[in-house]
Amino acid sequence: MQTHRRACHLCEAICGLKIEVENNQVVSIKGDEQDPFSRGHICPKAVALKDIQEDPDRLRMPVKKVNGVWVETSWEDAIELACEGLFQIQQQYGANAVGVYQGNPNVHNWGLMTHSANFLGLLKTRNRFSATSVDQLPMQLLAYWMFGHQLLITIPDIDHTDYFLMLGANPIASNGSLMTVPDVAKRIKALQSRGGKLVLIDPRRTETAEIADTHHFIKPASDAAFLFALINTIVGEGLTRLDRLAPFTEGLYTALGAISKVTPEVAQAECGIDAQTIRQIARDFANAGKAVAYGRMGACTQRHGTLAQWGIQLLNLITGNTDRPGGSLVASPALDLIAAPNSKPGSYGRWHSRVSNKPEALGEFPSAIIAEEIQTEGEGQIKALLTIAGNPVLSTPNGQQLDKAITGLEFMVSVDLYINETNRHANVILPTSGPLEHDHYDLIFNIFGVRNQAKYSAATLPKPNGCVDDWELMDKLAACYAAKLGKPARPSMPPQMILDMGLQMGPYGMASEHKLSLDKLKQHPEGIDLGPLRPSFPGRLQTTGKTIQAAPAEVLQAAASYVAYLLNPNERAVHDMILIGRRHIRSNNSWMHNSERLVKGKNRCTAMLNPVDAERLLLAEGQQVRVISRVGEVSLPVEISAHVMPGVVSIPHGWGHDRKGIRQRVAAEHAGVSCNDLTDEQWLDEPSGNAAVNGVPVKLAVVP
Ligand SMILES: Nc1nc2c(c(=O)[nH]1)N[C@H]1C(S)=C(S)[C@@H](COP(=O)(O)OP(=O)(O)OC[C@H]3O[C@@H](n4cnc5c(=O)[nH]c(N)nc54)[C@H](O)[C@@H]3O)O[C@H]1N2
Ligand SMILES: Nc1nc2c(c(=O)[nH]1)N[C@H]1C(S)=C(S)[C@@H](COP(=O)(O)OP(=O)(O)OC[C@H]3O[C@@H](n4cnc5c(=O)[nH]c(N)nc54)[C@H](O)[C@@H]3O)O[C@H]1N2
Ligand code: SF4
Ligand SMILES: [Mo]
Repeated sequence: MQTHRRACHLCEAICGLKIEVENNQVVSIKGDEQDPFSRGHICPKAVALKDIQEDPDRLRMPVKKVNGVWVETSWEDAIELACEGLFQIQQQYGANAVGVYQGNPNVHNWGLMTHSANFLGLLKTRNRFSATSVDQLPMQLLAYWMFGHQLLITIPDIDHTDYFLMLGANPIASNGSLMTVPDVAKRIKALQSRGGKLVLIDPRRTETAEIADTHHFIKPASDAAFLFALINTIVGEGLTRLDRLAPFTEGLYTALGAISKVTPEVAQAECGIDAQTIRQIARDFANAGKAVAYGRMGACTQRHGTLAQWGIQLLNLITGNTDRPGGSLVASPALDLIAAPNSKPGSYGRWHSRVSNKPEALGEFPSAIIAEEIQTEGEGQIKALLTIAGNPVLSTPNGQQLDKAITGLEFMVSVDLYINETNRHANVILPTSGPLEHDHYDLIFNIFGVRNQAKYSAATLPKPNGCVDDWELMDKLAACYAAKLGKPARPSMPPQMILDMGLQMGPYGMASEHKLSLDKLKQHPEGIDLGPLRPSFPGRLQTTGKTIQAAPAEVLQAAASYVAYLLNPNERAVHDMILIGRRHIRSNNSWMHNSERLVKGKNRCTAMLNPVDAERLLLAEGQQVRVISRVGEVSLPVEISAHVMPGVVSIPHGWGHDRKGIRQRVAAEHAGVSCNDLTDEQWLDEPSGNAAVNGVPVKLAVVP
């Protein structure tokens, strides 16, 4: 029996695992108490790594569709088929006729991080999409606009703060997001033991609300109004203190001027939190000494996500909590992608989408427009799609429409471990090594850690014959495509070599006391702690002049129309019910439902609503309800709970697995319905184009 240590890369918490292996079989998976960062924390998903490893439904060899039937084929054949298909489409219709969608595991799989760019660069298409625009896009855009780089995302210093104002995040279920925080429950407890407070703002009394000091219901998508009122209270009561940020902060008066009319009373009418409570939260925040505001999915994937995130930044800024211990700081990772020579600070509006004129953001278009770009005829129409570790039919708004659109494509390729609800329409699927069969270093989530740390995980199990890692596949695709273009293949370094160089040259490298290298990390498979977050502004700012830009032009424009809306009560929209999402500790977006241990038990794919609404609509517990939106409808069982705000219905995403052609036995038995058959592809955040999957107007009706 051998014990392997590795980081779990299923979610952002990157917990340390101890995996016992005998005869190349996983015997047990436990939390690694020697990991200095996660300190033994583990969740049920990590144990399910064994299920993924052993899952007979997981693809081991490429498959291609022959007369509508999947048949296994050789790597040579599959790669040639994939490249030739995409090449023919580009020859006939132009580069933009190939659309690319990169899903969430791209940022969790380091080989995809280091090696996709070469192949995707050869495709030269502007029709690039990813899970970013159903997720954190507003945060990345604001980091770019305010701090000069899309990766300069400020992280709440949970271990040192005295007042944590959290909006639209549920780390007890999600284990944290854009806050890599393994062991979050213990960290919240420690915050409370030192006299600090966690105040949570969420339309649902979540698992995190249960342990928070205070929880307030908020009407979905009204966080910006709430935040602007907090800011105005602090300004009005003379509680601002920019401290050391003042000399390098620009545009603050413009920013504050743009939102100054949003009083607590104006906000109350929109967000449902009463004006006195808003004033009190503002005073507590400003007087706390070390305070931090943070918002995640609920404060991003909604119609005013950019404004909400901007409000969070302004609140931290005017109270001197930006870039200060106990406030909100950027991490300094061992491998610093920001300092890398090919690092992309960000971009916006360099070009616009063909059909609905959406601005490019960070090199991509909103995922919400993939279907219209496939379905609308004309030059530049998407005729072929490549998905890499993604499942947009279940993950992006109006999934039914996208599902239908994809069937009209001339060609589709997918890089994935499974036949999923999206790539079931593909011509060829290229599967890569399983999660335990490749090594790992977290290039992304160390940038968002609540502490700096470094850890290298060797592969736990040998790679089976004929199996390729994601990075190797990306290289093979690039070589094949380059040959078709008549170009020489660009040589690439294996990820391990890139890592070693990055570590040695990085802030903890050979010039520092830590002397980090890949070898050193290999000697410490439990991980190496590199200390708490430290102030690094203005030095690390990437804006010209190394300033914080408090009033980006694009945001001011959105703020002006939002404030005008707030000040005009006649404009306030009245909806029957409003849809929000929900995560569960045993879910992982749209995949992993093929693990029995993660889906068994009570059906979790329910429409959760308040008793007041259930009574009004004559709905009983467990009864089927029709949920209807502009774009579609689903029927699912009702779950009555006073933990959901009246007027709000909560449905988890990532379900809906009973579609024809997917080969996931367990998932199909626990199918559920996809809440993205309700979310609206026209319901987007301005100016980012991020999908507003939270806060969608819906109607409820009894199933006859
Ligand atoms: N309504 C609603 N919609 C949402 C959300 C919500 O809260 N509500 N959340 C959004 C968010 S935050 C996200 S991130 C997206 C996720 O949306 P997507 O990224 O589109 O979907 P995933 O479910 O993450 O699908 C991941 C796919 O990658 C494959 N995969 C996993 N690991 C690997 C690997 O190492 N290599 C390869 N090649 N393939 C792999 C899996 O088999 C699976 O098919 O969903 C978004 N959609
Ligand atoms: N177990 C599990 N863990 C995961 C994932 C998973 O699928 N399952 N997915 C991973 C991914 S890809 C991500 S991005 C993270 C997401 O991590 P989180 O953002 O922490 O997780 P969510 O559960 O989406 O939390 C969003 C919260 O926002 C609330 N909300 C909805 N609308 C609004 C609103 O308008 N205003 C406010 N204030 N709140 C609102 C919802 O009720 C919900 O509680 O989780 C990651 N971790
Ligand atoms: S919390 Fe996330 S990283 Fe930690 S064990 Fe669970 S899935 Fe893995
Ligand atoms: Mo996400």
